Amino acid sequence: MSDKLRIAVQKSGRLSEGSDALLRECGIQFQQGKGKLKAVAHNFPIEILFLRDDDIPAYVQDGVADVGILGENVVVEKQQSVQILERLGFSKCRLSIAVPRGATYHGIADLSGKKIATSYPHLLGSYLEAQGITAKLHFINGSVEIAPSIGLADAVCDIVSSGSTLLSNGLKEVQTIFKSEAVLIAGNGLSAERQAILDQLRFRIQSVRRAEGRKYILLNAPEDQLDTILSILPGLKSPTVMPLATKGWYSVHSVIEEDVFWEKIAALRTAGAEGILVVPIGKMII
Ligand code: PRT
Ligand code: ZN
Repeated sequence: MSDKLRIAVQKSGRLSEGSDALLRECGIQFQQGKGKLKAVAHNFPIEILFLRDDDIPAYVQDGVADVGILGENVVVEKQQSVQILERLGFSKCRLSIAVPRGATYHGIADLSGKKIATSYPHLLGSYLEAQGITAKLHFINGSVEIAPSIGLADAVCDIVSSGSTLLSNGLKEVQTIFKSEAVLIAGNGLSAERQAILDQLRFRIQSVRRAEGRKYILLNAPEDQLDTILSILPGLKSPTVMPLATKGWYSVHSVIEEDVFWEKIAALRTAGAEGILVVPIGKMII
């Protein structure tokens, strides 16, 4: 049997849906039986281990898994000897300091000598040290947000995404100390065979990520407006331009970024573009 790359992903939680979707977008098919700790892909030399996210850095460092997908916040907090290979763009969140809504807060100096509850003592400790602030860190594993209301701490430092947990616990976010998203990590010393599989996996991930936030656009342009329309539409190299059967008209194809999409469409219409079609891109190989 030929060698397989072992990838650790979160068994169930806020990373599992994104990790699963990414592997499937990369064309990797597997079945995750309920309660199963391991799956082997049918069509790619990879074995998937389903674990708690907190355990992934140590497993990757120790070589139990070769690579892993988890939040950058956990990677940095755990301080294991692993490296971040790819940023994956999902499970985005921030690590923030929050204080009771009624408390006055003018700046980080107000936290000097205060008690701060957190599950991220390393990240918070390094941040406070860099700011020259000495505070008392109180480690809690989970439900950090209730600490001020039960008199355990003056402030908290926890993961925030929508902010509704802080709000419903009477807290206000005053300082973001770290921004996080899911990342692909690897340990050291992969065999040449596993390294080659990892290179293929990274190539696929990069192709999927490149296609995210981009659309393929096709439109018809009258000859006298072609230059104006092309100047609105820079392609990967340059847009494809093909004459239509109707004289004086061209078909133009290009790739457009999602965040400038609507303003570009408006400019194209004003410039005389017609029959504009926009289609999703599955993968983008450069
Ligand atoms: O069981 P296991 O140990 O594997 O999972 P877990 O419970 O430790 O982690 P999980 O699934 O909650 O989160 C996994 C990762 O998802 C985190 O390490 C972050 O990288 C990322 N992530 C993204 C989040 C959130 N968003 C998030 N909102 N992790 C936690 N939260 C929690 C936060 O702790 C707080 O309780 O959600 C609450 C805040 O959410 P809002 O929307 O109310 O602000
Ligand atoms: Zn966890």
